[in-house]
Amino acid sequence: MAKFEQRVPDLGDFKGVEIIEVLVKAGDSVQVEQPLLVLETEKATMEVPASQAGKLLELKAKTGDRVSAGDVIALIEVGDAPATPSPPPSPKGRGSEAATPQEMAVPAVPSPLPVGEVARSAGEGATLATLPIATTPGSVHASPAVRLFARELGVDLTRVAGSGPKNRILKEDVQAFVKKVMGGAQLAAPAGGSGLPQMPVIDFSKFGPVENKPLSRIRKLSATHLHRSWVLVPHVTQFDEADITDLDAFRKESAAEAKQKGIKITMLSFLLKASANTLLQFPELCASLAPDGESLVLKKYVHIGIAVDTPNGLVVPVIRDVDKKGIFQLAEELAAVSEKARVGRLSPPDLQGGCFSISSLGGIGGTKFTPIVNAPEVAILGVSKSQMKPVWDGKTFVPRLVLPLSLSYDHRVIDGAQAARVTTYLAELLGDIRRLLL
Ligand code: CAO
Repeated sequence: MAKFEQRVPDLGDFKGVEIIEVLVKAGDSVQVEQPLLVLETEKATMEVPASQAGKLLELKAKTGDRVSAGDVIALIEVGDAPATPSPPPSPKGRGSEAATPQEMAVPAVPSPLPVGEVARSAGEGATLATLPIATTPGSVHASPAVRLFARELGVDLTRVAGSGPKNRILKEDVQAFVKKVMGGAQLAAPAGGSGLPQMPVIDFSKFGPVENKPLSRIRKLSATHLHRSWVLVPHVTQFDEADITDLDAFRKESAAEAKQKGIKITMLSFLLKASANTLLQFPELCASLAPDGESLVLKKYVHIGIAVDTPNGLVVPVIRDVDKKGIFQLAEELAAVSEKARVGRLSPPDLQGGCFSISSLGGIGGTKFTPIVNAPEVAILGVSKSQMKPVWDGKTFVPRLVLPLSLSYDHRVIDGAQAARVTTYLAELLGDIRRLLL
């Protein structure tokens, strides 16, 4: 049995290079070219492979140590064969399974920046210094061994959080990631072929205490739906304001009568009615794109979804034939359906068949927002809190109750001019109660 002193090979111009990862331990059997440890310069990382196969008797260096060419880093028992050192490691000398320098250097996220020295020769006489793994912005920070390991498992390293020095991705990080995925953990939904990079998985507990709160079934379902709509629908939001001073006065007058019937009338019932009227006026608003994108499916019914905030997340029950119903009936149905939503008693038919949606945050606050179209519908009306504002009547400023409207629409179906006509029409309806009743 002979002892072989494993030394740091030629590092080019580098001296006192830090060991950032030790990949083996005393007692391990090592193969020729097996990476033993990883060095990191300011510009790049590089592995030191074993020059001889055998049993690793002793490691002479540890993570954090600084080494230069010729330093002994390990003792390897090499069996009966004479312990002659092999030629300095070169890219060619690496095992066939090892990644090529080019492969190793490719950033996991394509980067237009040069990828360091790897662009130089990687031929026969190359030293380790010509095999850096570039750590340019946009690339992941991992050793070739970890990259190879990840590639074998089909893991996209941009999605793995690194727990090593300088957020370096370690083999254990890849293993933990795979475990999490195999365990059914919900990661950010894939980009649906859009080619967008995934969100990196970050271990927030590194920064402070955290708690993992599982998402409700409704929240997960609506997340998928919202994400799909957000990605697939080219959104534009048109903002407007309606003077609802007279309408609100009328609402309050009607409230007493409604109360006797056990009904509470909020602005939303009037918005439902006004929206139904608007949909009849603008049929493209009450439509869906045919799946082949060749035509519009114009709906001859006026069913409107109402976004309801529940403890378990957002649901959008549908009120049917809004155009055929009066304000009292709409207020009654609205109260019933939102109560049903909040206690989790909605059935699938309650949620289907909508042509258009309304999301009212008026009872909460805010001045305007950009709702996400509830695809395959083509538009959604967001309503914020009404406020008394000074409005110029041509001679003087008068206090008027103003309701902010936010109409988000699918620009493939509705043009900006059309959207402006829609909100103008809607604002006029809400501003003149007589027109609404017509
Ligand atoms: N401006 C000013 N006040 C308003 C208003 C508006 N636009 N809309 C409602 N209000 C008032 C109501 O008059 C009521 O006042 P009182 O308590 O004094 O009578 C109060 O706000 C509460 O109204 P409400 O919210 O209970 O009733 P609603 O009919 O307006 O809305 C519902 C019902 C189910 C839509 C609502 O409760 C809700 O869940 N809203 C949230 C919807 C949501 O989450 N949208 C976001 C989707 S995108 O994430």
